[in-house]
Amino acid sequence: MSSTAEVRGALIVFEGCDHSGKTTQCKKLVAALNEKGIKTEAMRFPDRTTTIGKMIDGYLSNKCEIEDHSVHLLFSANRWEMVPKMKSMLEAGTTLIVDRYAFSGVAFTAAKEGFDMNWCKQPDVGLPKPDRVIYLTLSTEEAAARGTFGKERYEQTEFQQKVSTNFEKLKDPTWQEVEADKSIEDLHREILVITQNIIEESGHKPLQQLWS
Ligand code: 2DT
Repeated sequence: MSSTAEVRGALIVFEGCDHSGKTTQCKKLVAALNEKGIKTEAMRFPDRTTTIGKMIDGYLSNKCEIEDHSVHLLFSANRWEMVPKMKSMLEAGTTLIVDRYAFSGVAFTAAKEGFDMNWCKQPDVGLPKPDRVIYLTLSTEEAAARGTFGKERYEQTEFQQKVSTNFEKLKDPTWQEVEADKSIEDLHREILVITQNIIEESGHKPLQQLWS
């Protein structure tokens, strides 16, 4: 069990379109913050290692079908099962860098036929609210230049465009848009400065609840 630190860790979420470099940036950021002596851990959603995560993995890799509402709830359950661990790490002073969160949950499901954004938000109401969402954006030309999609479910241009439109609708003042049309190193340096500020600002503020 972790103990309570004087200053809590920050909860920083990365969202963005495919090929925006989210995963690469999260990894580099966690390493750089730890190197600076800031206790930091990486998390990603879906977390495919748990029992629920394995069901989601089967669905994403097209090994099985799961009804659209049900899979939406599984993605949410996969976040809720991590909440005790997230809270205890944050309270112990560890900063969490999270690759995708409830915003991907809403943006992806709401891109499907017949889904309303408000319905999609409900299962995630009350999750720990990120101190900042770093939203990586790419110009359409750069996104096209960064290559084709893989074989997983959702990796199609038209669907991804709907997802981007939904992300735009989810933006609020905790979001910070960062243009990802630059080299890995340049983007990393920019993100490192931003996150160090967030960590400083968040330490003494209570953790809020998402969408409530
Ligand atoms: P990765 O390639 O990042 O593992 O993406 N997704 C993700 C949802 O549909 N709902 C969710 O709640 C989350 C977190 C986005 C896995 C895919 O799963 C989608 C892409």
